[in-house]
Amino acid sequence: MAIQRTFSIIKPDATKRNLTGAIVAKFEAAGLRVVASKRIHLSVAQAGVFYAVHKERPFYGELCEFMASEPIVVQVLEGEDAIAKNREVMGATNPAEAAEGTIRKEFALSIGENSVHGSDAEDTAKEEIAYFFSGLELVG
Ligand code: DAT
Ligand code: MG
Repeated sequence: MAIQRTFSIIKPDATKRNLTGAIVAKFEAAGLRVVASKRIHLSVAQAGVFYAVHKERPFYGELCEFMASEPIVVQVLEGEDAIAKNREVMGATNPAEAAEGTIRKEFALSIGENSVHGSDAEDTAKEEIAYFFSGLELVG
């Protein structure tokens, strides 16, 4: 597998509990390198655009409110097979189903407040990176 880039969000429940460093340590231990990073505070509308793929789901409104409730840390992670590796380190969406040692198993509060987002495929990684970062912000 080639070197890939993926998009990550450290969500409001995690930034609020001061877990940014602990989560980045998990990425780094898995061989993922942070090549861009910033702390931002989304509006509900901006969160809605980011999660538009889920707009028909019953939890969409709650999800957008949550994502806009506190600052988040958006990052680009790079490494061998980065998209799948990040999903592995994150663990299952529902922390009750997440494997031992994963971020969601250790830190997530619930299926909604689950500490991290990670792109699920090459095309979404590209789109999500472009939504949050300009080319100038991406360090090789
Ligand atoms: P993932 O974040 O693992 O890619 P997803 O894309 O299916 O999961 O859903 C996006 C986010 O929406 C997820 O991280 C938390 C929220 N979510 C998903 N299913 C939910 C549910 N059943 N109830 C409440 N929130 C949910
Ligand atoms: Mg998803």
